[in-house]
Amino acid sequence: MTDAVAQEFQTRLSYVADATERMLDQLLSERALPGETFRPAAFLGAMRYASLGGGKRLRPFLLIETARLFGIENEGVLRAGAALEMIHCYSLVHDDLPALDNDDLRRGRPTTHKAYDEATAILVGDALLTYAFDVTADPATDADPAIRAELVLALARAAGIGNMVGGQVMDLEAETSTEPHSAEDVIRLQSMKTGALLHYAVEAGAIFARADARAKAALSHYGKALGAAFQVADDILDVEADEEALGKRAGKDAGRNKATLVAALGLKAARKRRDALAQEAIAALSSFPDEKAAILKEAARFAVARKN
Ligand code: GRG
Repeated sequence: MTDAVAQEFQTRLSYVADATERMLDQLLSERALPGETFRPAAFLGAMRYASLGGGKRLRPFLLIETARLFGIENEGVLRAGAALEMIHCYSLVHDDLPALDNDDLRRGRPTTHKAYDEATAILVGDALLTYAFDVTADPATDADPAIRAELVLALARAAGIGNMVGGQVMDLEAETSTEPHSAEDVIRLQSMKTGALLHYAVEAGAIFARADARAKAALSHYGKALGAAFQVADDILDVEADEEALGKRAGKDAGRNKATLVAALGLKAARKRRDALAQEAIAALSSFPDEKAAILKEAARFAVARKN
């Protein structure tokens, strides 16, 4: 990695974050909402609260940068990135609910059910999930119906029972078991729960670009390794935050049988696995010209070096 690439990565990440914010702002406006008669200003405010003004926007970034690898940069790609971010935001809103993780803070602010109420938070998640498919399937996202169908199918598969929701169900079940979790089980669960949306981001970029099967396979390998590295890094950050808070409060996860690689392997081995996964992601892009793939390679380094 050179300083110039690291700097360009940061410039791109902040550009994509701004562009995603503007696209979400536009899509989550009274004018843009689907339907003719129902214009719930207060509820729209809650949808905007859950989606705007925070987050790294890593998933839209991966989608947009993968499409850019093939020279594709347009409004449709931005729309698909914003739709993906809606699904990510919905998962966070629902995950924070008392019935699931029961969190009071998200992105440095009260969670949606704290700022509003539980019923609103449930419906905000439902509305963001559904609207994400509306936006992806809209002809404004890509003129070719075959491309839109491919995007919708891939998104449904990443977000649904076979991946994100299924991974969340497995996570709940894992926590109630008294058995320790094997590293293999944790990896499978996490690739479904967190990895799949990150993988979709890369997959969608390749779909927009009409990439050939070889390029799609290489990018899929990259997306899977990056998603796994991202989640291990998240588990390590959680443990480090708990260690820092020790003495002030018991860690939030203390006493829970969490399915994490840190719990399965220990902190030192989890850090080693995280770094190896990032290297695997970088190596998966070896068939692309280095000057074009440098930003995506840097994204893999960022996924493991980040502090939040
Ligand atoms: C409730 C159906 C349902 C699913 C929830 C992904 C998920 C499943 C829950 C999120 C819980 C969580 C915090 C998982 C750890 C990994 C993760 C997704 C972290 C948050 O993603 P970032 O770091 O967040 O990209 P920002 O705020 O930057 O967007």
